[in-house]
Amino acid sequence: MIEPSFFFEQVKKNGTDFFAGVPDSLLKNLCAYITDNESDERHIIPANEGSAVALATGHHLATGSIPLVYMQNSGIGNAVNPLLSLVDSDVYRIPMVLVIGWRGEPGKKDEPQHVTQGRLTCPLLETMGIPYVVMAEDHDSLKKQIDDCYRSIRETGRPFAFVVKKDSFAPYSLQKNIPVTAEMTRETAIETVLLASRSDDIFVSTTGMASRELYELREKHGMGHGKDFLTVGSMGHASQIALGIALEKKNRRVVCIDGDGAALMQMGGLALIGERKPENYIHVVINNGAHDSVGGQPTIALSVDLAGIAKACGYASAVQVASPEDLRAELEKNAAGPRLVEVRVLKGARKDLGRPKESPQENKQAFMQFVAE
Ligand SMILES: Cc1ncc(C[n+]2csc(CCOP(=O)(O)OP(=O)(O)O)c2C)c(N)n1
Repeated sequence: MIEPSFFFEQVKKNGTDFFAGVPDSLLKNLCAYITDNESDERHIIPANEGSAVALATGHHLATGSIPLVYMQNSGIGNAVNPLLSLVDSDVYRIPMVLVIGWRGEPGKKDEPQHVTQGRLTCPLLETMGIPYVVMAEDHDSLKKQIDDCYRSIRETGRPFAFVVKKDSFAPYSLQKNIPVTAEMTRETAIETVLLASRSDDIFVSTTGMASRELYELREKHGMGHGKDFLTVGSMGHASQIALGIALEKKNRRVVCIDGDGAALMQMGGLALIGERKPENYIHVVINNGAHDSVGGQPTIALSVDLAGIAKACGYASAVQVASPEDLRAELEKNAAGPRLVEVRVLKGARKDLGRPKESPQENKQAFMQFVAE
């Protein structure tokens, strides 16, 4: 196993002093170590992986040094455009180290949303012409890989990627926890929304633990799973899936259960919701100020006025709530949407949280039947 401190020190020794990325469960120990040991100016968690590549590019343009960008392989898609049309050697040829968590590695069991991305991770890098190695799992081999990586970057001026297998990094627990003043957990917030909703409300939930909690809560209350579209992958897009449904099903309420990290990742979606003004749309953004599902690294959502943004985008109303009572009252209101309800919650989840038992396509079938009723 690799100590996160060892990796960090080796890249620092090679002159890297800027880190940007979106956290990943497989990289969580490294991400937490960087969060704790690098200043806020030199480590930034931006809205999405494409922004991380762009920030790193700006840092290189300003300093000439080699930045490091980390991401889950799910985020490669968000990064492809800046990698190919900005960083690429036929364009500006920007050097950077990429560290990519390898969910869905072939031969290892993982969730359906990671299978194809996992199979295509190395072929995608090859197709994009980005040299890479699968990160070694002992310090001596890794030191050699890192030295080779920087030699390649210095010779070519191009990026170099480390593809990181599960359990490659030794444990490290995040120390820098930003306190959130909140009285309920995400699970309590979701339960409150469920119990205050109408029986024909359509739900679309975001990537990560929110969808897993929604699934288990339906089970607990014997409500079945057909009412929920679980956006297991495609982080940030739940709000637009919900919008696509709301625009067609005008006589049904559509409730989007979003996360702060996900809402920030595709924040442009709020503008379209505000412009289209679906009256049947309720956007519940659960804000724990963190990428809780992948290790709890901070987002910037606690210092952003999400309700203010939604209002400026044209939502009919937008409020922030912190108690189950206020959340319940919002859901029970008979007001026209689109409405945004930001719910401040605590970080963390149950240790024994399960995963959906049905396949995504079974989920889709049951959901489409419910929507058609
Ligand atoms: C494009 C993309 N980048 C990164 C991930 C990894 N990922 C899964 S859930 C998650 C955190 C989501 O944060 P938030 O929306 O705030 O919800 P929370 O986990 O805090 O409930 C991340 C980064 C992903 N699935 N897809």
